[in-house]
Amino acid sequence: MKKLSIIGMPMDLGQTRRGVDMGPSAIRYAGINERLAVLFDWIEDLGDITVGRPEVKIDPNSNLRNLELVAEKNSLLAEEVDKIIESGSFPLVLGGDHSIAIGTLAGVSKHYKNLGVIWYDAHGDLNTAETSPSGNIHGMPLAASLGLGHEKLTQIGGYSPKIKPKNIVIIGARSLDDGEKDLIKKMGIKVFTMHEIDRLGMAAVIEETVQHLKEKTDGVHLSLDLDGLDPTDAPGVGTPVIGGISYRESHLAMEMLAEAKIITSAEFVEVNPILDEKNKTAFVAVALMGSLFGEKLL
Ligand code: HAR
Ligand code: MN
Ligand code: MN
Ligand code: MN
Repeated sequence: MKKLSIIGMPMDLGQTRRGVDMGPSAIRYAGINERLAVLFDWIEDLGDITVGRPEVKIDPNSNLRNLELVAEKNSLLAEEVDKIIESGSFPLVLGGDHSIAIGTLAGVSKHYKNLGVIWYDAHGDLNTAETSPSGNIHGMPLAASLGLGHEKLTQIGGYSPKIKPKNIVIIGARSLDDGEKDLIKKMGIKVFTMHEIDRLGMAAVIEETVQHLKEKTDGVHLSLDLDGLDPTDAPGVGTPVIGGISYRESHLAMEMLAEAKIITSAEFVEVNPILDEKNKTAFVAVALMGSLFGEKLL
């Protein structure tokens, strides 16, 4: 039986713009349940993890903003995601800022020997406190999952690392910090920047991605940051970067991943309805989920 479990993570403490905590509500409002229910035999919405929303949050540690709360809440998410997989269901996490990937991956990765990760994002999210230009933890989840950075982030779930560099594919990168570029080269992480997407086309990029991951992984997590898309298609994000992936290309990418049948967990993050245009970005997220889970045009 094909089962889907949706869980919301209304987290906005991994960055400084309020509103991304309303992402899960915006995505639900965009019709996630109706759209996905027909694609599964069974579907449940577990509601949201309680993150809390302190009105004024001034963390003196500006290099790892809100570290304690981000770590604590991600541990809760990891436990819930773990339970979902144990129940035989597909975990779909709704963000929230991208710091929640630390918790998602902590819950997912213990179930796989060689988890693959597709990081669909304008950014690398490979910073640590030392390399981060902002101190925002949403720029650090991929590094933390590789075991790099503060132990409160790397040790969530009680083990580290969660993933191996060779099992990662980043798609859509166009805003990488110097420390991130160094790390990508040092670790040999596969990256399709916008240059490769322009040059090869999305179809070839996904074919190569599937090729790269299929043999050596026993599961693949899709971490889709809506800012991977161009701001004209996904304006409701906190850190937009022009020159991104189009809606059409993203739609094709999701369809091809559905055909390849490799995705075993997913999260859609960084939807900020306060910055959005009539909930457009949340609707885009739901449409992409439809394609990812096998929706057909005909
Ligand atoms: N690289 C920058 C930083 O570390 C920007 C972080 C990006 N924001 C995100 N994550 N939405 O993908 O601060
Ligand atoms: Mn378990
Ligand atoms: Mn991101
Ligand atoms: Mn991003």
